Amino acid sequence: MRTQVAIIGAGPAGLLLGQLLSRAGIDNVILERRSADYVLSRIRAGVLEQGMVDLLHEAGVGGRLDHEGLVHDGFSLAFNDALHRLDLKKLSGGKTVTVYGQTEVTRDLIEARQALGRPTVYEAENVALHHFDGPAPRVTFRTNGQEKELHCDFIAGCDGYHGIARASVPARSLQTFERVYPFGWLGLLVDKPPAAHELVYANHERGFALCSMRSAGRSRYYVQVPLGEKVEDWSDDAFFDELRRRLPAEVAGAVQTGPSLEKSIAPLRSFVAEPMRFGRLFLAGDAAHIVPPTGAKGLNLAASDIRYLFDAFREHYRDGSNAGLDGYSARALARVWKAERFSWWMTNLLHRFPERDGFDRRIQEAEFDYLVHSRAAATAVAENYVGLPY
Ligand code: FAS
Ligand code: PHB
Repeated sequence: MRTQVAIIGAGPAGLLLGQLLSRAGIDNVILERRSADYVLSRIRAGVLEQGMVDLLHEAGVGGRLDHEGLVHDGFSLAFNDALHRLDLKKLSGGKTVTVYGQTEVTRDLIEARQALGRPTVYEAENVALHHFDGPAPRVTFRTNGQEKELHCDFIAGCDGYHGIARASVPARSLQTFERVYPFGWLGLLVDKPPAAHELVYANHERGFALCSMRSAGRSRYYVQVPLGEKVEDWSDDAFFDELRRRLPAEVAGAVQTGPSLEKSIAPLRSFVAEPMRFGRLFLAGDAAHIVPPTGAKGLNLAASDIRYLFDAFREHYRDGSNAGLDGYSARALARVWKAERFSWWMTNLLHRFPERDGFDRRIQEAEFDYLVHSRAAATAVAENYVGLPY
C-alpha cells in the first residue's frame, strides 16, 4: 500500500486532517485501533472555539453544526452562592463559542470521509511506525488477520495521549512537561433540559461542579471527585445530590434529574511533549499535549494543530515549500502553551485542592472578586475562553 500522508488515529484530529487533505487532493489513509462505534461512544468535549467552527466549515462539515450547535455569548462562575456572568461577546469584541458535542463533530467527519470514499482502516492492530527519521517512512499493521505495510511521505500522529506515535520517538529526542492533578471529573449525560441556558462553572467548599449541555434537551454535568473514586460507587441520585449541593440555589433548583445515558470519570493532567515533529513524523492533538478540561481547550487545540499541519502539507505538495513543515512545531507549541496556561489557571481557580490550606482558598476568592470588579481581568478570561488567534 502507498499514500502521501499516513494518519494514525480516527479521533477528531485525525479525521479533520484527513478531510482537509482529501479536499485538497492529497492522498491519505487513516489507521484506527478501535471500531467507529467505539470512537463515537466516548463522551468528551462540548465547547468549540470560533476558530474550530471556521475550520470545520472549511472542511465542508459545518452544516449540522450550524443547525444544531448552540451559540453562547457568555458563561457564569459561581463561588459558593455568588453567581457572576462573564459576557464573552462584549468582553472579546464580538466573539462567541458554540456548544456542539465532540461526538457529533466526530460523526460528521466520519460521514464526510465515507462520502468521499477515503480509506479508514478500523480495528487496525499492532500499528508500528518505521523509518520516519529518513526519506521513506512506513507504517505496518495487522487487519483481518493479515500483516500490511503502508509506505508514505509523512506520518501524522493523531492517536491521542496513549497512542503509539509519541511512544515511537526515542526518549532522548523528546522533552515532556507534566502536572497531574489530585482529583478527577465524574461526568454524567442525561436527556433533560439544562439547569441554565449557559454553562455554569462552580467553585464550592465541597469541590468543583460544571453545568453544561449538548442540546436544549440533553445536559452534561461534572463534579470533582478524589483520585481513586470508582464510577460504580456513584448512583445517579448520589451524583445529582452532590451536584446540587455545589451549585447556587437558583441553579440547583433548576437541575432536572433522570437516568444517566453515560457516566464516567476522567483524570486531569497538564502535559506537553516537545518538539511536535521528528523527521517525517508530526504529532497533533492529544498525542502531543493534554489539558485539564476546565478551560474547554483540548479539542480546540487539536483543531489549531490541524490548521497548522494541513497548511504545511498543502504548501509542501502544492508549492514545493517545506517552510510550514519546518515551522510547525514551534508555531503549534506557541499556542499550545498559552492554552495550557489558561487551562491550568482555570483549574486552580475552581477546584478544591486537598493538600492546600486557607491561604489558597483566600487567593481563589480574591481571584473571583477581581474578575467580578475588573473589566481587564474579565477580558483576559474572555479572550482565552473564546480562543486566542490562530
Ligand atoms: P483522541 O484521543 O480523541 O483520538 C485518538 C484516536 O487514536 C482514538 O480514536 C484512539 O482509539 C486512536 N489510537 C490510539 N492508539 C492508537 C494506535 N496505536 N493505533 C491506531 N489508533 C490509535 N476536551 C475538552 O475540550 N473538553 C472536555 O470536556 C474533554 N473531556 C475529555 C474527557 C476524556 C475522558 C478525555 C480522554 C479527553 C477529554 N477532552 C476534553 C479532551 C478531548 O476532547 C481531546 O482533546 C480530543 O479527543 C483530542 O482529539 P485527538 O487528538 O483526535 O485524540
Ligand atoms: C462539556 O460540555 O463536556 C464541557 C464544557 C466545558 C468544559 C468542559 C467540558 O470546560
